[in-house]
Amino acid sequence: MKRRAIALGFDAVGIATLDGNAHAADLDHWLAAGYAGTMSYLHRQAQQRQQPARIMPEAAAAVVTLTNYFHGAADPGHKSGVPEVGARVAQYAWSTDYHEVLGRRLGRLAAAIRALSPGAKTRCYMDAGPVPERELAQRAGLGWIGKNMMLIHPEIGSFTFIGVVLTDADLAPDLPFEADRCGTCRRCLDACPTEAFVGPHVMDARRCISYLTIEHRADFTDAERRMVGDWVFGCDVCQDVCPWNVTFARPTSDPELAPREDVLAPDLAELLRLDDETFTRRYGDTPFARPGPAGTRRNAAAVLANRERPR
Ligand code: B12
Ligand code: SF4
Ligand code: SF4
Repeated sequence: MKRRAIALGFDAVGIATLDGNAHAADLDHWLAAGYAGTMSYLHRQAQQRQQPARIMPEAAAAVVTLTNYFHGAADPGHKSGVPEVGARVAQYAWSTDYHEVLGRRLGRLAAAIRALSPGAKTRCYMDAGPVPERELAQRAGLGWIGKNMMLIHPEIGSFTFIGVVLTDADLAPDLPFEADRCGTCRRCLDACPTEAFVGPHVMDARRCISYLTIEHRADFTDAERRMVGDWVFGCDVCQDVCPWNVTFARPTSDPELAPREDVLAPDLAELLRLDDETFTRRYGDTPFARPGPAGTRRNAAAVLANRERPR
């Protein structure tokens, strides 16, 4: 099954048990502190994240995959020859929406599991479900959870997507990745431009540029607009500075994750002018669909305003 996963294009695969989440209490504290902002689905999904066996009661194991999406040097928007109209976009969004590409790939892996274990049931999850994906990846032996909350694979780094297949097939679990290889480093915590980390492993999402530009569903206050800086979608700073990425991350050659110029270096003035229909035609199959036309126009307006009056 693991050989099949690698042949399908996944970069790493492991098998996790569905025991209770070791950090269930941390999730309660995180939610109670209000750090989830308006992501109310995280409150609704808490019990399943804390006890992953509840997600699919007949499931016995999680097959957890990593897919490298690193594209190399950061910040091409500024190197594309149009710095006055370019803006920064997080690397995970530079290609066609990963939910589409990797959703299909996970479906093929699930079919392979059912072929190898006739009669087995499978359910695929990628990002959207009530699944504690980083916890399961750590438990499947794929890496540790860094101080920046990212799952870091010791040979690939953290620019990876996590995809999960829950199944009742009889699969032997891998050993969890027990080591914490952050050591005394705290570069991510210090580099965050908005001081979103309350401490190691704890982020106040309301201060995170990724939350503000992708998940936040209201106009920006002046303070929020300033926090966004020149990021029009997502943020990579706490990953760009991580030594495990600097040393080990290698650009992907996955043809289905090839960067698209219209997404990685969008023209802000043009984004502002796009009507909803044109936006959907152009960006409907990209991660920009999550904030949608109104959210994307809001983000573009904020970055343009920050250029004129940075403080
Ligand atoms: C909500 C969400 C966000 C929110 C909140 C981020 C956050 N840190 O929680 C926002 C919008 C800000 C966000 C941003 C990003 N996200 Co996001 N996000 C999610 C989502 C949907 C849920 C995560 C969640 O439950 N958060 C709540 C926190 C409390 O839970 P947790 O992250 O699972 O953390 C657990 C551990 O940290 C542990 N824990 C707590 N304390 C301690 C202490 C120690 C010592 C240890 C070891 C563990 C530990 O307990 C927590 C609860 O179980 C997941 C997909 C999923 N279904 O899981 C993707 C996911 C985590 N995101 C992902 C990505 C790619 C990003 C961005 C990089 C995108 C970008 N470039 O802009 C940024 C990274 C920001 C960051 N540093 O985390 C990937 C991460 C892949 C990876 N290699 O880790 C995921 C897994 C999606 C996917 N399928 O690939 N995201
Ligand atoms: S993604 Fe950016 S804003 Fe969010 S915690 Fe990391 S460095 Fe800070
Ligand atoms: S930058 Fe340092 S502290 Fe932060 S995740 Fe990477 S190794 Fe850990």
